[in-house]
Amino acid sequence: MQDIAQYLEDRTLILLSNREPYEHVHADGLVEVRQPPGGLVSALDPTMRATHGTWVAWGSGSADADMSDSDGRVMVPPANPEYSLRRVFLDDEEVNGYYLGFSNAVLWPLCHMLVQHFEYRDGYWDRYRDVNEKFARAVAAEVDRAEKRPIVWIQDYHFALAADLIRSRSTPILIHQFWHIPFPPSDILRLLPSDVSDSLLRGMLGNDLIEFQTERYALSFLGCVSEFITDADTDADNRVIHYSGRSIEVGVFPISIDVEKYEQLAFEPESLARVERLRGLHACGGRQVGLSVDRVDYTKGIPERLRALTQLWEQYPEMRERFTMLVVATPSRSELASYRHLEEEMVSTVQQINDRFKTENWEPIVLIHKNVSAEVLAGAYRAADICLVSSLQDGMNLVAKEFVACQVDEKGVLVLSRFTGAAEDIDGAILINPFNIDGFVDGIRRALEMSESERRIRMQRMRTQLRSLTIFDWLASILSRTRDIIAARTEATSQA
Ligand code: ADQ
Repeated sequence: MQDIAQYLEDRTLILLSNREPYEHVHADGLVEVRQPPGGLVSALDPTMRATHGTWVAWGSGSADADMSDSDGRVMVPPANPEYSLRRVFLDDEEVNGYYLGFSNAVLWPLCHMLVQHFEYRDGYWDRYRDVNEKFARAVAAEVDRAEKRPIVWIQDYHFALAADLIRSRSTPILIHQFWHIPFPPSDILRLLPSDVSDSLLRGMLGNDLIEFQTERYALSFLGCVSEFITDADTDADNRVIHYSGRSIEVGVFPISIDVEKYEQLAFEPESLARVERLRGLHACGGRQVGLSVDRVDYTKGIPERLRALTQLWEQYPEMRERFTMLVVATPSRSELASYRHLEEEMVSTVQQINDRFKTENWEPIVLIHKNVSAEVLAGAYRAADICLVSSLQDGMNLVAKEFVACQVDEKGVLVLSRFTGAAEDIDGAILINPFNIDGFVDGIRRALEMSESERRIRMQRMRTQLRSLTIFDWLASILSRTRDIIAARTEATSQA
């Protein structure tokens, strides 16, 4: 890992995200500390430790309040405290309106352009605004008490209004925001009441820098601002917006994973044992192993993937028994009806496929319907001959990158939806369109029939690209950009 802290010089980082880096929960009469899985926390936690910053997040754990002071503060990591976590507590109404409602039933489908799932309610918007205010007050308080000059970094679509609200209450030296999901074109944003889309865009313009995963999303954002915010002057060529006497930069910073960590996990002796066990169970007699890994979310194209597999086994009977598909699917956002329905649909379709095609020695799809550890995932990624990523839209898709990092034997093929950020970032996958089932089926067949030498060439290319695109490179490029913006401003002020 590079020395990320150097980019902050004498400044400190105040981070705002919905999920917290450490959660205290009651378990069997004791209090346990849990760290949510995912690359973001593992990349940012060392930076926060090195710079002794403050992380502001929703205190969602059942024992969080008991373990924090009256302002919601607790020092973390609990075993070796190095930075401050400021928890903001939400009641059920706030969680329903801000998180499940506006964030996940309005902005999530809208940004992924899956408007059939879009469910706008005025009440959701009211709670979203209130909760953004609540978080902005907490961040502003942390800015005021910081001993070093603070930079505020906001994560994601849960906080579209926060930058402007923080700016009106405090004076950090820079506010920036990373948008993890796609940004929709103006015709889609138009589905929101116009005062709501106006507030969202103006809220985001409270930042000094807004970071997107791909050029396309950055251009969509610039297009929306240019169309809806008539008092902003948008320079799409230079990706700068002049608004309210300030300049806002719009940047492209594709996120990645801790490549070395995944590679090491795949090399572990336990991982090799898992590979042998998995292949012993599912790859006997030259059979290939297919793999998919996702949260059960309608953006991931799970029904479309199951449809393509059905058609493959229907249209090409010789492909039956040629490969077994492992579907690793973790339940997600089950409080929302559309997610529960998707999960039921997935389970029953897998059952139907298995009933229809199974033979005495072969079960077509093995459904692993739970969250599994990174160690187990690394073994599965290494064992797989093909990995299917079929998102209908996806900001980046880290599963694709994790598969490539774990392919230490360079034998696997990545079949990747062209609607993922990853498809624009790594070159060597078989690209498919999940809306075109015939093309999807052809993509799976090509992958299954690909020669060993072509597999190796493609995988080596992707692995080389990935090594220079780790999550630490992502972090370093964003922090170095913020450092340059601050330096340019300081110079301009001193010359004035
Ligand atoms: P997600 O929509 O959650 O992220 P993704 O990027 O694929 O999508 O990350 C999912 C993570 O969860 C991966 O690290 C994966 O290993 C893990 N995971 C999935 N299923 C699992 C299971 N059954 N068990 C254990 N772990 C599992 C959002 C955006 C993405 C963007 C990321 C990061 O939607 O487009 O890539 O943020 O910016």
